[in-house]
Amino acid sequence: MGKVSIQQFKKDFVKEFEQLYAYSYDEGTPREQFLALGEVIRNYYMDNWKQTISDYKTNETKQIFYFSMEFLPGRMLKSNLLNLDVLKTVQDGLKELGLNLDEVSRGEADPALGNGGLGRLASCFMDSIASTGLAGHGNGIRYQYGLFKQKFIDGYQIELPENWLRNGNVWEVRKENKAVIVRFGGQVYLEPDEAGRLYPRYENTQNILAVPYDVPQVGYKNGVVNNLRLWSAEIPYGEEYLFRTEEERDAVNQITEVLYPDDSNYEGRLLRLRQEYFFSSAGVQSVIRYFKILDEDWSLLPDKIGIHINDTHPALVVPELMRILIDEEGLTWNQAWEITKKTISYTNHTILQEAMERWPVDMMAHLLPRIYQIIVEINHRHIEKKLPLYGEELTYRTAIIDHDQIKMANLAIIGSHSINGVAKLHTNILINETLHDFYLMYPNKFNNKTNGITQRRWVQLSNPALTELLDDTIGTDWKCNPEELILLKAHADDKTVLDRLETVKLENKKRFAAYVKKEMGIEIDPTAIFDVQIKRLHAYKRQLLNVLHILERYNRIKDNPDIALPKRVFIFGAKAAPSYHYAKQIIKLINAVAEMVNNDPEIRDLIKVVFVENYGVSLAELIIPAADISEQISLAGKEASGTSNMKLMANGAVTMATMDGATIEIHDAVGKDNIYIFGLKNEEVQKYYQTQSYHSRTIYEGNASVKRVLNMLIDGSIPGIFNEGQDIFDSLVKFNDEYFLLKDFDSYINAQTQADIDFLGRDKWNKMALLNIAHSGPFSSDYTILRYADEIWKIEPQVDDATPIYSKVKPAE
Ligand code: 26Q
Repeated sequence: MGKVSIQQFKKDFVKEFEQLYAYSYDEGTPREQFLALGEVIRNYYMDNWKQTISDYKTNETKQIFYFSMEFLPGRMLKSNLLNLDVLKTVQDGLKELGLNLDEVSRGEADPALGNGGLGRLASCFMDSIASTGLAGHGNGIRYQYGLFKQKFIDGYQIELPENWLRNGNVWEVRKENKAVIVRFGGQVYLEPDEAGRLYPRYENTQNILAVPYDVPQVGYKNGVVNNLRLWSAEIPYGEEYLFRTEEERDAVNQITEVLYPDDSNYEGRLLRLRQEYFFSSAGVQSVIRYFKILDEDWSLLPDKIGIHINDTHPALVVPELMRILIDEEGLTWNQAWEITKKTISYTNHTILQEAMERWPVDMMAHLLPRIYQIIVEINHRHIEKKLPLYGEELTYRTAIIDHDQIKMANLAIIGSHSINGVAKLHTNILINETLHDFYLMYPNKFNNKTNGITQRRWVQLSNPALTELLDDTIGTDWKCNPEELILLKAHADDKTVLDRLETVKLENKKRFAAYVKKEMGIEIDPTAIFDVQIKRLHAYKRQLLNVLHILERYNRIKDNPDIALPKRVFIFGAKAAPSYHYAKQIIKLINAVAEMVNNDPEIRDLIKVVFVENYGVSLAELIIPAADISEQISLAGKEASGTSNMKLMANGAVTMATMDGATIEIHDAVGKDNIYIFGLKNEEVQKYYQTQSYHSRTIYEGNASVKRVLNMLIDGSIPGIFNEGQDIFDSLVKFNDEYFLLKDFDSYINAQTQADIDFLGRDKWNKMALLNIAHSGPFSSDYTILRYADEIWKIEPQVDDATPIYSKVKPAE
């Protein structure tokens, strides 16, 4: 596509709108205007999309398929405009037509096809893969309903269905010609053919049609458009009669109906297993279909294709690829096994034992009889091979099948050539503890890939004022090479830049304050400290510690009405898994504390608590640019990486943190003077666990401030808090405070006090903010993805010298 002029764009838009609706564009709703705009933009990338895919084929480029149960792309309009280099043209063109791009953009649904970090990471990776010119695509599920919509009623979380497809999806293309059949259930019999080889014969299987919907992944100003393929389950054409009862027909639609809303608590539901096999099988089949067109020897499969699995959710690609190679293509077990291992790589995102996927043998055998046989055989051969080398104990600890359960992480490690953690500490914990047995067997499979974020969405699009400041101060090269943000460091004592940074932050805070006023009716002062904790609600992330700080501060103000403290607005955004009772109790507590604090005249607005409803990508884009403090306060050793820490840092928030996940690497980058570190270190936590020497009740009894705050949970101090107060109190005092909140309480309060002092010294604070931005470049997902490409996938950027992106920049580790 040549560069489109404003005139041309306006013509395109007006014509498109009228052809869709038969009335004038200015009579339309934002949703209608968005739809028309989307149709126009499609035309701007369609040729590149077709060309990119056909180039890969012609050149037999090695292509990566990123299999993920979740993608959280956010609204795609502005991201597509930015990457197509028509953002300004469209903005100006719409303005001339009397429209505002931001308003039109809100007409797009935000596809919440993921829970949190893992899904958002997948989408940052899709953007970075296309933008660095890599041949890589996504493979996932087109859920009809995304993650539930969260409402608060009387302070309690209520879940509503998120029907994001109600008005269609302009970006997707249904590809009926690429549909495949996925087989479930029935019986399988192994029978010899003429040559005496055993082949499976199936009876009574249920055959389901997987139809792909492709969504373009546009690269940043480089002409690349990769593919995100999302699968939808349907009854095969002409076979409606086989699905006789309504139950049978419902069961088919259910497969891709709704995303499981649990993000860290594994539940062994049959439907979840159906979903996992459904998109794993469909994805592998479509990849194999492509490879066969190349007409190459099967041994070359790993040179042409890589399959990456985002956690164990798609781990059934291991037996599925084996099945296809052996049963359908006639390869021997050993040939197929070598190819499978070389093709597949795996990322681990958690060390929480309760989140590890395990499936009952019976369930697997019934739902996927042939896949089950193959898993049994993989397990059997693994044990046979490792027993003489490592002895019984170690070998059986690495078995895939154990106590009638199938351990998906073990399957993923044994069936792949690479396993990586998502931050240095996380990878070290995997190597030295959680997966140490596997490390002894396969030291070379283990590697680290610290997560990253795309500055295109999280700075350029969400924070245009900061973008302008950066462009004016250090030039524009940081957009193609975020490490250049370090140039900002030279301006750390430049009063003009610091003041401008303060103004930018203030404007972003005003923007968010207006939202809070409009949506929640709460008045917040944009000059106050905006203290932000945005992430899924989980005990290990310790939102409760944040609440204890609020209560302690509340008491301090009540005790000293004249206390000199800067105003603080505590901002929360968090969804709890619907079945996670404790997390929901914390939500109720936060809302009750907000109600109490916000309306107490004695607090004189020194504290406000804002818990935004329905936190997700779109709200993150509004909140993050407005943050002064980034709360990253998980118990050390529990948060694999975290990624909101990186987004907040890149927008000039100062981090308040424990030494956990990638926050450790943020600490190392900005230096100890530009971050607030408190609390136990991982080693200390481990010591306490080993020696069982932590006694939370001793702290409760001995620390007057802790005691007073905890007693508020049970003595009726907080209006509306009854049972949940007692349960939370008990978790901390009676059940020994699993996540060491009381142990970290004092050092947390001290760190917060220091932040109060520093915030009042405006220049000092602005300098910290500036240095955080300056050191945020290395956390770009562009670098992360170039390391995956270089070290795991063995692929290189395809684009030529004309590309704006630094594909030749050697990613530094
Ligand atoms: C598994 C089985 C059944 C139902 C649900 C699940 C399930 C679903 C989602 C298990 C886990 C998840 C998501 C995990 C996740 O988001 N982990 C986060 O990944 C981020 C990206 O690597 C890290 O930054 C976070 O630290 C990590 O918590």
